[in-house]
Amino acid sequence: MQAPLLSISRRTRKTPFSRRVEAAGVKAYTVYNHMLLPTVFDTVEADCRHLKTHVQLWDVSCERQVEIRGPDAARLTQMLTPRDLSKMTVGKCFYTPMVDETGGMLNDPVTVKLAEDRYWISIADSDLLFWIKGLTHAYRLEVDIDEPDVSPLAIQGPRADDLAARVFGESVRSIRFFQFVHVEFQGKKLVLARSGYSKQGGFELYVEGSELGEPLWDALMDAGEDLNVRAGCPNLIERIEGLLLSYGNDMTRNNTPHECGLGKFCQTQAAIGCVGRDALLRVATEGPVRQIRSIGIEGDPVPACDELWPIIADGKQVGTVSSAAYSPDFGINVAVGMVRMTHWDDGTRVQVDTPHGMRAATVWEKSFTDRGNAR
Ligand code: THG
Repeated sequence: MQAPLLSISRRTRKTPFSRRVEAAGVKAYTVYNHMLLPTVFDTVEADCRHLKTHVQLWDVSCERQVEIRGPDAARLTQMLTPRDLSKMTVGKCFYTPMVDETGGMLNDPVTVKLAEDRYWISIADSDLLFWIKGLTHAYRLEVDIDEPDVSPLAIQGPRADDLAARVFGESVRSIRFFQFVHVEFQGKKLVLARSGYSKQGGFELYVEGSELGEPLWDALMDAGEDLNVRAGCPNLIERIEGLLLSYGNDMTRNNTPHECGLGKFCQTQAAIGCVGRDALLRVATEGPVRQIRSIGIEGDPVPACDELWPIIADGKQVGTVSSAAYSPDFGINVAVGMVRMTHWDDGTRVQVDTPHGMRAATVWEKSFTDRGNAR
């Protein structure tokens, strides 16, 4: 059966790198923040192996920035998240669960502090701009909110430091995890952070000004030829192995950060002003009754997970699988699921009702990457 095609129009925005991505032979896209996001170049398995061995350039322009600028910028940014931002200094990036007044997850962006009165919220796939504009209006805050012409380009993989050093200088090697510096390219200053949606290490370059997209892509590709650099993208297998969550897939507005395993990014008591603070403090006294887990599903490779698959134990549903892919390195289908308290302990045996039938499965507390028993 031929998979249906996606009709692309102006609403499905192209990126400053789209022409290069297409020349590199992108095989499939998804739509993320109303923008094209590549998902496959060779095969998902081959892309994964290459990512773990060499270095890749990723067009992650779809990680759009919501810029918050003005005297109330710090106050507004803290309103959005239960993570305590009071000690966040300029030059830092924070992974920040963002919640509504019920404590429900609205997004899980990276927050970048550019100046005391200027932040970029590097969003996952939901229209966070509208919520932020709504709060700004309701609280009469003194800030400007917009989506600037900024498109992240990720450099990911074990040779990312070598590649970035060749183009931006040796000093990039000393950038610490989730911190950024300014680098120069063709006379323009750009933010370069050590971050990215993989566990292989690397950077994200916030490309400010679409006209820089192709020159930057070309400079990095030329500099990395002997490093075997190639076009890549967030890899489904690798991100599930690493338990990197995907908003809209693994969590929605119906989940609290604690259910998503993001409790370590919440200091709700200290997050004075967070609009979800009261709701989260109320649920925190009990603790969550279901939580995100890694799951290993036995048997042949499962198909793409495009709807929730029930997790079953003793004939009753105890959770749902939201993402899954066959991992050649772990020799099993790796998955992400939300599992009830009764079955969330490490090593719990369950079954998963997949489109290919009922499969034996095991619940794990840590990611496959952290457990580290790749074959
Ligand atoms: N980078 C940037 N923007 C983004 C993403 C990104 N926006 C969309 C999406 N990704 C947001 N979601 C995530 C999910 C996980 C991480 C970052 C963004 C991540 N997590 C690390 C982990 O879980 O191991 C650790 C974070 C930490 O310790 O602070 O990196 O990738 N710009």
